[in-house]
Amino acid sequence: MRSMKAVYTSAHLGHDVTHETYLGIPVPACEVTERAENIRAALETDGGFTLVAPTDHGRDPILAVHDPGLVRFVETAWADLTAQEVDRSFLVADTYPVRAMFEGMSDDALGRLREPVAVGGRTGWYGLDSSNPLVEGTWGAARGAVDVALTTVDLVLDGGEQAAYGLCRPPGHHAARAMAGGYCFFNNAAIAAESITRRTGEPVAILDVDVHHGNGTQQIFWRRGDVFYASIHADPAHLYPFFLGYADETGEGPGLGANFNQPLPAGTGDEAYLVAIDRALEAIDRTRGGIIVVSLGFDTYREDPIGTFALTTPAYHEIGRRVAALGRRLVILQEGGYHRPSLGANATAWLRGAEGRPLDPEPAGDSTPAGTRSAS
Ligand code: SP5
Ligand code: ZN
Repeated sequence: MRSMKAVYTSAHLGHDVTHETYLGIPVPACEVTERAENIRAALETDGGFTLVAPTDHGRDPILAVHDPGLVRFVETAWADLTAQEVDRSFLVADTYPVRAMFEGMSDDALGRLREPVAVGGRTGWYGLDSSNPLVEGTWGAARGAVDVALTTVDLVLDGGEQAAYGLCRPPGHHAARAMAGGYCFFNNAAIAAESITRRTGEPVAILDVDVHHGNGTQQIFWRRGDVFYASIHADPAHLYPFFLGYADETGEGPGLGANFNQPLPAGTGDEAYLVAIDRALEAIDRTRGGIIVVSLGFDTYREDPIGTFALTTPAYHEIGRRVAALGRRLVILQEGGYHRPSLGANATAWLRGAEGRPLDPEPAGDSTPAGTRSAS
């Protein structure tokens, strides 16, 4: 039997988040170590995957996408917090540079904005939201997730793999060039895509199927014609990240037309989702390039605690099958998905579909055939 390679590192365990702040109070965290461990266990139990450790790719590929200030912030924030002797179990922002603070000021004045010195202010400078806790081991875990993504690229570019999976944690698609957020610190998929274009000289497509819009990936490639970004996500009028993800965001300059957002309403089920997948794949099929980077989220699942879609486990198998049917090589990278009991079954369903293997063993969750479930 063919065996898809899956890249995993225990480095993610250092990002051991227990709480996040939501509406100003600490609540149990969604983006926890157990997520990646559940997926790893399911891949091992399935028997059809070979787990591979990542290799160290250094900082240069991160700096090819991100502001050096963001990288420095993620590396030093915990030590700075400790030096201030502030007794906090995790770091979130104190104050954000919200746009209305600068209303009426000229571009010159905006250009003089500077990074604060105190770590609370720096967290607002480099952070999108207060639900993104940073802990002592975040830097090592975020570096590890980038190495997972780049090792997955190596398997496809050098290792002759038609498709490979990177179990990235923390996820990446909300991280912009100079901003962390949404449980993300470095944009694993963007770093992978940038590395692919540099190494192959060819365009690359990113397909983002997390329930949230990948604002970071969109921002990083906004003016780039050589990286096509297609995202299917919940309407940002009603779900995080709220301020980007609308259909009229199509890119600018050389990137005009290379950004394709499909916001869908809450309650979207398998049938409507598969129509959107086909539209995204048709658009990707019209681009040049032989590789698709998949930002793979399972927070589209019907039982996800923060997502608003209603997908079923068989739908993931069908989506994986359709994405692979385009015939391009796949660099598949994990993003979100917070219903812990189903993550393993949903990941193996997607990857088995992409490999052309059947869906069985029957998923533990539900077995409603794709396309028959209506919105709930
Ligand atoms: C990668 C990804 O899926 N990021 C999602 C970021 C969502 N941020 C807002 C979450 C607010 C919900 N927090 C409620 C606590 C749940 N344990
Ligand atoms: Zn998400």
